[in-house]
Amino acid sequence: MNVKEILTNLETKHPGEKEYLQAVHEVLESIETIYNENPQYEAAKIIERLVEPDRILTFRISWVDDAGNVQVNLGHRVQFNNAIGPYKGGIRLHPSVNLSILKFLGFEQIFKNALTTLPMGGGKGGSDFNPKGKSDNEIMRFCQAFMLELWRVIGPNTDVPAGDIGTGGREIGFMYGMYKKLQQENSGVFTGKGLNWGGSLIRPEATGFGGVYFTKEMLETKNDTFEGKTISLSGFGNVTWGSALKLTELGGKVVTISGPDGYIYDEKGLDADKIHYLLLLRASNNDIVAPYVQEFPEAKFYPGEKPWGVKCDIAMPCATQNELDGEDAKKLVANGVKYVAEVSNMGCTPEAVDVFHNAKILYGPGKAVNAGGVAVSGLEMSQNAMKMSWTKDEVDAKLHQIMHSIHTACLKYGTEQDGYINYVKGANIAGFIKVADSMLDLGIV
Ligand code: 2IT
Repeated sequence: MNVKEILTNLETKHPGEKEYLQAVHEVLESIETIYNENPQYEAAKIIERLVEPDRILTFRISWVDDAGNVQVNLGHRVQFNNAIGPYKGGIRLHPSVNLSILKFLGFEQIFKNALTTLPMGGGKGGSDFNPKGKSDNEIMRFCQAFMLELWRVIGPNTDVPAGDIGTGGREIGFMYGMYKKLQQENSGVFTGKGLNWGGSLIRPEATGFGGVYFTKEMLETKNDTFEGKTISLSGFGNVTWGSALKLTELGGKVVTISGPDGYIYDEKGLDADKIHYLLLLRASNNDIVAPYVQEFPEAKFYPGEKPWGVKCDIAMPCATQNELDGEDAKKLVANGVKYVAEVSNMGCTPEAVDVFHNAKILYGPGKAVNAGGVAVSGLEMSQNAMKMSWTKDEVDAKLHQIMHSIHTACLKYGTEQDGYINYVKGANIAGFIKVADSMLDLGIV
């Protein structure tokens, strides 16, 4: 079957799974030529096997809120592909979570993890639980109830969850605590752990730092640097925080952040105090960015708007999928954006990506740009297995090396005849070849 037929079949089989079909479509479009040139892939039905998860566990979560009311949520773990290592990927806690979103994230994770050079397969999990406004005790009771189901299918060599939107250090603590209680072992299943109980230095910063290291290499292909550049970020969580820290260190000026309630424009740029304030804003659990202007009145809040209408040299979406659409992309291009690096997973819609590609603006897709997060998760697993910890500099040096090798892989497979680098093609082909060839070696399983 050719790539188009496979896609049509998938659309018929999973109608309505919009995000999942979007993610699959993008990868298959990129690898079509490679697939057609390598008949061994078709003979082993590699694509048909790759686009369906190995298995999905879906379960009910019951817990009691502070008012004594019984609450019911739905949880899932998508174990997508373990050809190159144990299933690996975060847990998303957000009211929008459904199987389409977790399947898209799990699918992306396969190729992202392959790009990191570390032995990790792809998986993702989550729940429609909404952490907004919940007390610490409610978060704990939910996390414990979630683990009462999840613990059965995870383990250090089978499936290693981590954080994602709505799951940070606090949630991982509650989940891992329950896991240890049930499993009676300390092998470190879960990454993003606290430093005192098996975590790695630089893991909180890793997605943002890695994203900036990757973007730095994108700039270097044009003999450019961050010095004096104006940068628009979205989001105000862990990824935005890590990106802002490293960007300002390298001489960039971050002028926007955003939340579900609107965006902040801070003309002077974020400094250390403002970046630190993002942590407090996140910890307040209200999921709004507006309080920033009470703290820093020189900044402006634009309710209900996205930050992409602001003039900038570099745009880095750091929030969630499809947060930057075709119209946003046109505004950015009209305002002279030179580079777009997606730190969120699938942050740009296909229409937005087309706008950037047509304008020959360098665009780095999430699975390459944000791979630093899961890469340092992989390094956390290595440290746990050795029962040792590396220093901050050691982890950071390894993260640098990994981001460099991802960039090199993108150049290898994504450089077009006119010299333009199509990072989407590069990342997808490099990730696909590694996983597909591994699946060939491993037989029909
Ligand atoms: O999207 C991602 O790569 C993550 N949320 C991190 C996954 C991980 O296992 O560290």
